[in-house]
Amino acid sequence: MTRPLRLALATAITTLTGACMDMGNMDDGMMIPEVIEVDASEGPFQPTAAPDLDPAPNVVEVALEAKVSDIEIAPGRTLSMWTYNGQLPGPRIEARAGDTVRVRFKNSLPEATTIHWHGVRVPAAMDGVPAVQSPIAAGAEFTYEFVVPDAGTFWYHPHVRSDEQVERGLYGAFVVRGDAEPATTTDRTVVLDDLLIDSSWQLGEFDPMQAMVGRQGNVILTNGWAHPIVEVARGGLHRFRFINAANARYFRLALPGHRLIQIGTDGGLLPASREVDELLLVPGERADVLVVATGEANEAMEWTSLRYDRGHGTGDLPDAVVFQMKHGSDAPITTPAIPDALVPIAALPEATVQREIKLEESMAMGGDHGAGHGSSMSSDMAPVFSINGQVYPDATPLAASFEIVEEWSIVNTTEMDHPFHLHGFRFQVVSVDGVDPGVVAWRDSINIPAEKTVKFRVRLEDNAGTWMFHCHILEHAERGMMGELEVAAP
Ligand SMILES: [Cu+2]
Repeated sequence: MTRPLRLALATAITTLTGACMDMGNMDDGMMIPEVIEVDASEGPFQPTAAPDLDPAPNVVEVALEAKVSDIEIAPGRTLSMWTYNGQLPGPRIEARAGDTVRVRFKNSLPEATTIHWHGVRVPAAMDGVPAVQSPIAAGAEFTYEFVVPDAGTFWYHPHVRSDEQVERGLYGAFVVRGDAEPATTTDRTVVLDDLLIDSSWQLGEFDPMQAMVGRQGNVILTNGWAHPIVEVARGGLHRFRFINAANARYFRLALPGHRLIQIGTDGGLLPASREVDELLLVPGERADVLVVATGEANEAMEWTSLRYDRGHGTGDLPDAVVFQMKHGSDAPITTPAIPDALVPIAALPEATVQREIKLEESMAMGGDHGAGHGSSMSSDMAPVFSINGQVYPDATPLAASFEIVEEWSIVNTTEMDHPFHLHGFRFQVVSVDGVDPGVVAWRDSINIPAEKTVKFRVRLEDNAGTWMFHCHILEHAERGMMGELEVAAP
């Protein structure tokens, strides 16, 4: 069963004057469609792993080709997407901590692209951002090569025109295993996304007004399939490595009737497992979760994304089903022991450098987006996002030195949440709106709630170069909410 889109436009737009104004005057609820319900079906639940082309131990060589491909996302629903190797998500890259990973990449897209290895601590030259690499032209090739130092759940995606390129399907999982992985019945990667489709089930047009809250889709994809069913052994301990690859959607995940046992964050395993009722996963973020599949024989269990208000009317939308777990009629298996202690993480010491990073938004008239002629007033204006008053790429890089522990205060001056991502380094959150999170964890992505401040500490290890930090609502990043950190020897 499907429901029509609700594309409510702000009525206040027609009253705006002047070159720039506060976004607080905007109506809420603009360009946020309701999710189309799609019947559950068997889909290709687990993304295929990329074959390792290099027989040498401790070396993983993968071939990736970005190209336009037809992709089926639900029975009989096929879209033209941009893919890695014709797959959505792209092939899962698997390595062990300490391995060398070599990716032979060919760009067969109609435009330039790069690959960024989100969360992997790579040398700056391999980070796949325009600050360190000229985008790889259409038809060109490039080889990325780096050592993966940390175990964890990471992902890869372009870092040029990322708002459009990621939405079109360019993303994949990157799993690095370590020596302390807990024994579980299954270990699956779950890449979450949403697509904005039109009434003919093709990718909806890219409209500058989507930039306000980010392009939120109306079809939720789990590993490239709408509402898939995954078989689980009853009583089994199932590990799900969640990755939020959506441009803008916040997934507030719950599995009714089940407790979730979180064992990992962006940067790998936690010091100890923790039971939670739900899990907020913001764009770019990852979480590792264990679930004991309880319930009756043949019972279907629905992973749901609960409503979440990240500002501008986003909280008005109902809960949405993400995917379904199902077990058969067999007798329950014996549940493996649920791990308690995992991997110790030492808390970073007091910082010697303090920084304040202010996230800001405003509205500019006569934007350069070039879309829309005539009727729509919305085509004459576009939201502008900035950090400390600077709109990237017109931003001065921040200068920093090796081996210094810094404390960053990310101050959200806006009326909506922004997911903040730092490249090259992992950080530890020390307070959210003044409250200690009570968990020592490695992260590279963290939600900054509307009008709140999040503080984290980061040790800038010996890894010279230019590193990006930005909002991971990709429309915000591409419209200026991005900056650079220049790390050098003291
Ligand atoms: Cu943002």
